Amino acid sequence: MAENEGKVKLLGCRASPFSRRVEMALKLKGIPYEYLEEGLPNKSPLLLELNPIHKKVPVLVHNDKILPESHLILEYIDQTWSNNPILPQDPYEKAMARFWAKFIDEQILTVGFRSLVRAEKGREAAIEEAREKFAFLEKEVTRKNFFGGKTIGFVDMVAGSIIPFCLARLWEGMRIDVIPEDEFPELNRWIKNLKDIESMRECIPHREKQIEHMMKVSERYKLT
Ligand SMILES: N[C@@H](CCC(=O)N[C@@H](CS)C(=O)NCC(=O)O)C(=O)O
Repeated sequence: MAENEGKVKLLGCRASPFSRRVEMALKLKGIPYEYLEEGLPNKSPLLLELNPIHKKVPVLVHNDKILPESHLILEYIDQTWSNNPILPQDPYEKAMARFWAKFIDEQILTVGFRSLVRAEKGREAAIEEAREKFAFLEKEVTRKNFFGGKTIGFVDMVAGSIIPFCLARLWEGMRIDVIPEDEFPELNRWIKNLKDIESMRECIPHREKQIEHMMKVSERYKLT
């Protein structure tokens, strides 16, 4: 059997940005897959069996191969199905795509979520901190359709799943605009470009449900 043949299954959670980005990659490449929804925080025996170390979604199953961790899954998908490339070919650009993806997961997600929900130093200081981080992304996407250039790529999937389709819903629930159009015109333009792509639109979680979910998570988070 060729590398890119056979069955693909995805264990995910609708509200999880990490699962959303894997669906983005599968849809962009036109790979048929079976989707299994995990009802977090209750974990199925299958998830515990497939990802015993982290016990998290997403997990991709391709024939007999089991793969956790969204960045690794995106790379695996890209290398296994060569149409519509996700990562750049150039070694420097590829390394930098990984750099930005790591920055988004490690820093944007934390300032956009934790610092605003907990706001230990106050709401204004938290918003300021988040905007300082967003300024790096604003610069990076300037004069480009996407972080990946003319077409959508690795960083767009990582950033897209986190910013407009996850954090922005939390901020909507909190009634704050962390990336106002006048201060971040390029990021706002990028969000519009992203929503224009059908395979991306198909991955956007239901707005009201996502806002409700993010507000519930933030309430729980305040207590931990
Ligand atoms: N680094 C992981 C993060 C995955 C992750 O945090 N998944 C969350 C859902 S958004 C999860 O499964 N949480 C369950 C838990 O933490 O117990 C990735 O990129 O795939």
